[in-house]
Amino acid sequence: MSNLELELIEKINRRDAVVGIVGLGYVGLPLVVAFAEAGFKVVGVDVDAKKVANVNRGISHVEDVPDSTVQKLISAGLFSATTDYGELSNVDTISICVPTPLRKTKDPDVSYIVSATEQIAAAGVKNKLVVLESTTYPGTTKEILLPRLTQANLTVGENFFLAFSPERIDPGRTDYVMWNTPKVLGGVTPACLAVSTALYGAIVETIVSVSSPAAAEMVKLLENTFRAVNIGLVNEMALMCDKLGLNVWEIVDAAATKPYGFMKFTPGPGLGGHCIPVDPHYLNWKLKTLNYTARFIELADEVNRSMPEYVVEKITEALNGEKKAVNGSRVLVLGVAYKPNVSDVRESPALDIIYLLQQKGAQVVFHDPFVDVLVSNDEKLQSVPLTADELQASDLALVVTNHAKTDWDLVVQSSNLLIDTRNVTPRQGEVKF
Ligand code: SAJ
Repeated sequence: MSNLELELIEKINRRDAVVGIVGLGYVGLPLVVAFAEAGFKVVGVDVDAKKVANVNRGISHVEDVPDSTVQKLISAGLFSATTDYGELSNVDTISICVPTPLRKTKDPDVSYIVSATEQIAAAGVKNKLVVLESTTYPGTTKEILLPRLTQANLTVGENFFLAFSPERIDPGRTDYVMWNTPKVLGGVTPACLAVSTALYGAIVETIVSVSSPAAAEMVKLLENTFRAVNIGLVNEMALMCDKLGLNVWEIVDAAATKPYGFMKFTPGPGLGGHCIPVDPHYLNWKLKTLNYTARFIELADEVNRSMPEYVVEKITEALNGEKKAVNGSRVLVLGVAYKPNVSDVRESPALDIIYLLQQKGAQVVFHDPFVDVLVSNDEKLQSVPLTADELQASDLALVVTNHAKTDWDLVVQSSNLLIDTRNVTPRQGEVKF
């Protein structure tokens, strides 16, 4: 163990190390809280000046982090936020939690990682640990970060340390939180792994070391590709059950009674969020550069992306059953967030469904207790209150997101036609998904 490695580990163990977090979003801000509450002084860097100003005033923009928590840490002098990457020259460790979206072409957009890395390099990484947390393709840490951070007289594993550790933050979840969710770590060198283990061991009960940053990058992609592919499978089961005249919910629930060798996934109107529809494409893109096609990823994506159109077909069939056309019908969409009990609408299938219905001439309104305004077809939609009048004024009610706080009994009692893509309403006989 080199002197520097030892010094940094001891500084971390004494809680004298200053922790830097780049990117104060749904991953970065909870990480700030975890390190600060573990006794570290934390400097947060974000390019969004409004977010930084609000955070410094004790206002949180992340649902899982209450204002009171931010206020407490700011007042205790344990946390401060800035837009100035130069302030990272005063920290000992830097965790990068910036977005990794897809471009329109479904290619990875790693520009946020590149920009953050270059600004961190400019601030200097001598004697520091850098950990990338953003979900990305295998090879990113070594191919993008390492060359940009390895400046003159710097040698990774000797006078600076570099690792990858996938984020496992699940917005809204309370049973698994930072401390009790095992953290995977892959270091560029054994010393990098040792230093990053000391740091993350301060906030996470269980560290899972793997052989390299690429292995850690791949672990995360397996986790989320596993979900995307299994959601695609159960969505295809829904399509097959429809052809067979079977109730897919009955089939899934009965299969889920198998105590081993089965994991329950449920069909839905499509695949939303900023992780599951996105992450597998990072893996598929990387493999294409190696002349390999990730067939399961592509097939699951094809099925998942077809679900909004399938929902609109079911709506058309249901209205036709009442001798109504989609064109001119009023459709009330219940829930537009990408999953229950969150306000995030990124990649939500509701957006596709609303767009398709509007294209067919339907008058679309929505109710979502977490979302006030949506823009579709350049039209601003305002969430309407969930009332018997709204339901009775609509030709059809469509359940897209099953928020716990929605009054589903009212929906069942007052809707004229009801399509429930989440099996949340008890009424039998209506057009279930
Ligand atoms: N969905 C289905 N059927 C299912 C499960 C999900 O249609 O059986 C849909 C959801 O409605 C949503 C999309 O898939 O539109 C994604 O849902 P998700 O439950 O995977 O939620 P996410 O996107 O918030 O995924 C996060 C991920 N967490 C991290 O990446 C750290 C994922 O790995 C977690 O497993 C997931 O939360 C979780 O379990 O809640």
